[in-house]
Amino acid sequence: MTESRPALGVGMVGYAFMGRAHSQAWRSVASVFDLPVRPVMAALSGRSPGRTAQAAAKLGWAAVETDWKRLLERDDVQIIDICTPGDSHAEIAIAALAAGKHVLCEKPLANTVAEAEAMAAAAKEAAARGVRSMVAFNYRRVPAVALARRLVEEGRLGEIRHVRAQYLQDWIVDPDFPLVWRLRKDKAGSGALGDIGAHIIDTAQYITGQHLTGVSALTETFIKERPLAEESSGLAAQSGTGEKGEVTVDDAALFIGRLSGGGLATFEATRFATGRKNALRIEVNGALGSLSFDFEAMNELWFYDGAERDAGFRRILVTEPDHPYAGAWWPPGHGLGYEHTFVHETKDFLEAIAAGTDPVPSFEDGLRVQRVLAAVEKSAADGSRFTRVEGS
Ligand code: SOE
Repeated sequence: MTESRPALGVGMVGYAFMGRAHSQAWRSVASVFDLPVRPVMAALSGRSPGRTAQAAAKLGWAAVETDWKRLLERDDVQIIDICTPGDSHAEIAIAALAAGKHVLCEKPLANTVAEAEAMAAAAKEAAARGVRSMVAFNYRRVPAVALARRLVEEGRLGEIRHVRAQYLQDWIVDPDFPLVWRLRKDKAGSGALGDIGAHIIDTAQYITGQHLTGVSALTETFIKERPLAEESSGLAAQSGTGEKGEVTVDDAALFIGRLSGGGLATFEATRFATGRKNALRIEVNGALGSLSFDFEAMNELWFYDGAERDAGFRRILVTEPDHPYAGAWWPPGHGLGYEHTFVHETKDFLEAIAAGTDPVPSFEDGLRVQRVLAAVEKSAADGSRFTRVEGS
């Protein structure tokens, strides 16, 4: 049978960890979900011709460009997917939107509030022309996280009093782990804070439907120097000559905050939680009940319904057909993994483009997270002084 769904060509910039995750999503989304459109993996852009061609062949991209600007000139590209370090997000996204391309951009949206503001303004102007944009906070697309949002929206938790959020990793505990780009402020903007703290800020704001109005923070860089990296494209980089360079970002960021609905929140983002690999955890306590989630057991959501006190927390296996996203995959109990969150993200993005609506999280949502990151950094620099989140 011939494919009758209209094609939307994708041009992706970057092909390291996030590029691989996004490629997997573009490859499979149309075979899992019944979409009104069909993504075509038109071209991959990267600086090194050889490595980009190798990545394109492996990941399924039809063509290669060595300058991302060439992607904007291509008629077979309607979507630009930005999977590069944060220092290039603003330039690429703003140029792509101006060229009339829809944009999916990795998180955090940018390295500074000023860049994020410029991106949000460009997105608003582009939306008026029917050009869409979305920031890739993929954990919103974990079925259990989306179910948590649904339960809060339905009022099952009542008034929210507490959020307890953590994102715990340990991949740089070894002092000899090299100085990859994620450990350099000029490339990444900040450390654990922007890389994984941004995720828990977004997750907390998404589940509660509220935003952070102010924070008080502590940050620390435990290992101040590391061997220079030979290749700094991912989490498994090689160390080079033995020479060392300065780590210019935080290794850990802890902060407390106030929510717009009057509740209190605590956050911990660290790459030094030995033994914790990708523990994005969140607990929400409301007047009527509580929710608890840990990404290391991502198919489960724990729910405490205060009306059934004796039942305690009960485990919901979030794999039923009526649970968010789950019905398109496997029979109940068969479970999903990290890569599925990216498939769901591209599904929602493509559906919004086809429907002519603005997808979420928007660049404005990304800017809001960026303002929290900035407030955390300011507070930490000011001896943990309580700092208002701009615009809240
Ligand atoms: C590295 O800390 C990282 O890959 C983040 O950059 C991702 O956003 C997160 O999903 C997993 O960890």
